[in-house]
Amino acid sequence: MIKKKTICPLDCPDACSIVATLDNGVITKLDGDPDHPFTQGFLCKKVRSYHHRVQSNDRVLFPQKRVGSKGEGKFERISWDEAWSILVGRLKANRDEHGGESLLPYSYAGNMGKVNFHAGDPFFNQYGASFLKRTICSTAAKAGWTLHYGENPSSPPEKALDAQLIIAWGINAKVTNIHFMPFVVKARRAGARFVVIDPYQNLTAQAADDHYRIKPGGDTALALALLKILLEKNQLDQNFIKEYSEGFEELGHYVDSTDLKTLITKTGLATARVEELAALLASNSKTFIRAGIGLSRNTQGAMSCRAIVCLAAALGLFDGHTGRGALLSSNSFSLDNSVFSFTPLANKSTRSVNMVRLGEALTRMNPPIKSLFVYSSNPLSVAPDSSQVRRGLEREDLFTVVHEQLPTPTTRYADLLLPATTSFENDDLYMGYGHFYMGRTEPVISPRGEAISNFDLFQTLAKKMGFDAAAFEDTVSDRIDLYSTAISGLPKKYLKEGIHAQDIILSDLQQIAGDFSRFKGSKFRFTVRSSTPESPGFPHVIPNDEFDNAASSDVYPFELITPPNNDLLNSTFGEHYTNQVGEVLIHPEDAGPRNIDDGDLVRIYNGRGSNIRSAKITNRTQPLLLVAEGIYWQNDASNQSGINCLTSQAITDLGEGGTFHESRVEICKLGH
Ligand SMILES: Nc1nc2c(c(=O)[nH]1)N[C@H]1C(S)=C(S)[C@@H](COP(=O)(O)OP(=O)(O)OC[C@H]3O[C@@H](n4cnc5c(=O)[nH]c(N)nc54)[C@H](O)[C@@H]3O)O[C@H]1N2
Ligand SMILES: Nc1nc2c(c(=O)[nH]1)N[C@H]1C(S)=C(S)[C@@H](COP(=O)(O)OP(=O)(O)OC[C@H]3O[C@@H](n4cnc5c(=O)[nH]c(N)nc54)[C@H](O)[C@@H]3O)O[C@H]1N2
Ligand SMILES: [Mo]
Repeated sequence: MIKKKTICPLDCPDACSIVATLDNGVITKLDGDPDHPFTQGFLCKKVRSYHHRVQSNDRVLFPQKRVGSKGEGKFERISWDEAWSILVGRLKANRDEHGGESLLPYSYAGNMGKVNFHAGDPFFNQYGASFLKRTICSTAAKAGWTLHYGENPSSPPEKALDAQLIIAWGINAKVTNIHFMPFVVKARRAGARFVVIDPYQNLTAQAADDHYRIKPGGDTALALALLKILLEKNQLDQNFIKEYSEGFEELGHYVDSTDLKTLITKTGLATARVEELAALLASNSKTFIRAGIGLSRNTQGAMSCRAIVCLAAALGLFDGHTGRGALLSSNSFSLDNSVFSFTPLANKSTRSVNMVRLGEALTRMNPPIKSLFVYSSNPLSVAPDSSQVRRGLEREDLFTVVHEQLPTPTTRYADLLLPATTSFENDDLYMGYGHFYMGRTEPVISPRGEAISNFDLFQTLAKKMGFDAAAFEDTVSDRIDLYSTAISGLPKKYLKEGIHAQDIILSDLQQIAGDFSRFKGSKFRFTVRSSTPESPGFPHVIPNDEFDNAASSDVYPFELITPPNNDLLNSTFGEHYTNQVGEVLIHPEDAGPRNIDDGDLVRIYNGRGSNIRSAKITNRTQPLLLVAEGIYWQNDASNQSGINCLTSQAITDLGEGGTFHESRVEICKLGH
């Protein structure tokens, strides 16, 4: 038996260090690395059994070509030679007949390793493909936060250890950031209070001291109401405001002149509860806010992040003092993206396609997309408005290649299906976005079957296409060496000595993170100068497009949010639940009049599509709010594309992100 270390590749703030136990080349056990300061020796439930996925009999192990109709999922094994010839033939013909932009790459974060995440970028730049804006996850939150805070790193999570008050705001930390929880547990043992601000009682709220059941999209109003109360009582941190910020006056004037009742109504909370939260903030100078991306997934989502970061600053939480801070995404190592993506290889800029709007792009774009190259993503399940995505994937004239580890709802539409390695078969570089560490891996096992990594796929394809730029000669080590030169925060010694597997690298930026007294020359900006009506200079309450649309609420009275499920990672691990539809939480007041009993199959629907779920009647949610956790595959022919049939391609106010937590719907018992 031997043990080898690796790093979890999944899209999660924790980027855990893993110890794999091997017996005769087979992984028998996965544990959290006890030596890693953030992993602290434990893994989430999903990843403890990740080796079953790596070693699964269902793995795509060989190249295959489609023999049935699109969507049927019938394939025939072919050789890599034949696969290359189909792929190269098609890509060349497409470029000659329709131009490079007729090819659309589609990838996201199935694998967060920097090398494999960016592996296709040089290839698509050189080819002249349409440019994919990878906005599906955190761009709205980041855009809102950085507008006021700047690009500097956020407060280290370790600061929460010394806090008296910890707020999980729009983050289901027990599910999506579980390695933050030990800090919360320790702080609580020392007397801290842990509160959650979330529309429903998620697992984190169940473990908290208190839960503020906000209306979805109510965060800007709540942050501004708190600011107003604290400003009136002179309980804001005037020292921080004076020393380290600019533009407070305009914001202060606005909250002063705004009616408190109107703000509070928009939060959905009782006045006494908002006052109580303001009092908590006033009496606990050591406050740590852990803000999630969840609250940004609506049409005013960036605004919510703007309001929260301004509240945190007005409380002085960015003064670097013990126990005080706010964290959205750590920004632990800042990257020069042109180096990571080889942007100079593109000899002209090409049209951009927002990945959130894949449905539109595949069905309405002109000139049309003729080839789609999917890797590290399962767009049919994860992209919004999936009925339209499916209509696009069904197009007979569209050539779809999917590079995957396992059959997914998307692979059923592939013309060419190529086998991908898992992170356990690769070497790569990983950095957490919920902490300040990075590390490198080397393969734990050899590639299974004929699987190849994203990196090998695109390096080989480039050569077969006749691309001769030096980038296509790189090995993974060359790429990592190059990347090291473009990462700020990487301690200098790694530039000299190189980055080796097993190194646990702490960012130099951690020392200054979250502390404006140490950000040379940059001030927190409560008001930004570049304002437009959609994006005013300081946070304003602006109605949400779908939630606050009166005409739509007459027809579709329910608000729907679709946050992650504990057992799934976006749609990854959906293979374990192919015969499950997942639950929808509905309040007893709403279930009664609709004759819905616990466990009944229900149809949720709106103008975009419908989805079948099993009803869970519970007052963990609010009246008129449905909560559907998890992107189940729902792979059977009658109900093929899951919960995203209901979500919209509308994008966020800033950052062009997805609005997965803002849909209006109706619900009925199945068969009614
Ligand atoms: N187990 C598991 N872990 C995951 C994932 C997964 O699918 N499963 N996904 C990973 C990925 S890719 C990401 S980006 C992160 C996301 O992780 P988070 O940052 O936690 O974001 P979400 O899970 O989308 O939403 C978090 C919470 O926000 C709440 N919320 C929704 N709308 C609002 C609102 O308007 N206001 C407030 N205050 N709260 C709101 C939701 O109810 C939910 O409880 O998690 C990662 N970790
Ligand atoms: N309704 C709803 N939809 C959502 C969200 C939500 O909260 N609600 N969250 C959104 C968010 S935050 C995100 S980040 C997106 C995520 O969307 P995706 O990035 O598509 O995430 P996954 O569903 O995990 O699918 C990743 C796929 O990549 C494959 N894969 C893993 N590693 C590799 C590799 O090295 N190479 C190749 N070729 N393939 C690999 C996996 O097998 C898996 O099928 O989903 C979004 N969709
Ligand atoms: Mo995400």
